[in-house]
Amino acid sequence: RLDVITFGESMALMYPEGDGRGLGSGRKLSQSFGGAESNLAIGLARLGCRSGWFGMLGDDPLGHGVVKSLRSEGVDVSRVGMTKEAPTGLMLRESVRGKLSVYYYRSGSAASRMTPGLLDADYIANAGILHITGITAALGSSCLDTVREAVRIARQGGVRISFDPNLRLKLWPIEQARPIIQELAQSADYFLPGYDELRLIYDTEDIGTLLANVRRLPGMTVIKSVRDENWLVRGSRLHRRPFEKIHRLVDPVGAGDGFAAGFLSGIIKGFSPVESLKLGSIVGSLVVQEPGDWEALPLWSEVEAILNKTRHIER
Ligand code: KDG
Repeated sequence: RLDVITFGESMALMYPEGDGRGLGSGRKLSQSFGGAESNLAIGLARLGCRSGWFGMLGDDPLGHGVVKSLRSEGVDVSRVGMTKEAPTGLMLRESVRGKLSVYYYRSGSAASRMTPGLLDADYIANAGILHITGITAALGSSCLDTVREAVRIARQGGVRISFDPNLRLKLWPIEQARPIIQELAQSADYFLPGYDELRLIYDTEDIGTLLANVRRLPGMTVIKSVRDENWLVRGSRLHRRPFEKIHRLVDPVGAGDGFAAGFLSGIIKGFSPVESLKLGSIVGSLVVQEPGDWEALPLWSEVEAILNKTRHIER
């Protein structure tokens, strides 16, 4: 039985290393892969949880590379679909004078052709938590159908649902995203938006209105990066946790996925939501201090060492 199952699009990632001349300058490219959901699955596996990821990939070298890497991280990939009909998606990234830009080559990708037929109902119904994201919902109508069907299966089987809106305005306009994200938030036991996303989702800058909206949701909400804090909102209760101290901010990509992995690992290991918030904050803070979307995700032993040190200082 898996603790957390998630699904979505993982893409090959190519980027010129370091900050400076960007894409198109003839610089050599490095290769990796990314995908919010597979980042989360890797994070959980490293934290000692049993995680599974699936999606559609092209039956091509990039797709096989993604599967091989996830398997070597200990993520269950037994339900991954591969097709010769469409390629694995690709993402290019550059950082020029500190400004990070992403270019997607993913429309018509294998993942965008995902349909509810990919879902193995028993696999989902046997998991502890199903984690979904707004990225998968944004990939096209058959992908949104797949997300809705997975939610239905999970609900029916009593599987808890975690939802990170992961708003990507390059994939859908906010007017289209808003009602769907609000709908999916309604079915989540754990809703994990960032503060910037939440303001767009509820179309307000007013923190009181935002809180009123998430308080009406049936599950708990964790709002990431409210200035330099993460907030846990449960009914009328609000718990605020300041960011961990970091030495240097290197690469913010993947911080939200790292946060979600830390938070969910806490829930799975039986920590309280407040303690899980702290775990999320710790893991998120480690991810931003190294390059890569998932490469810097920590092992549970590293997180434990930080927890123990904190306790020591607190005494
Ligand atoms: O959260 C990080 C992800 O955004 C990244 O790994 C790539 O999934 C991705 C996307 O769609 O941008």
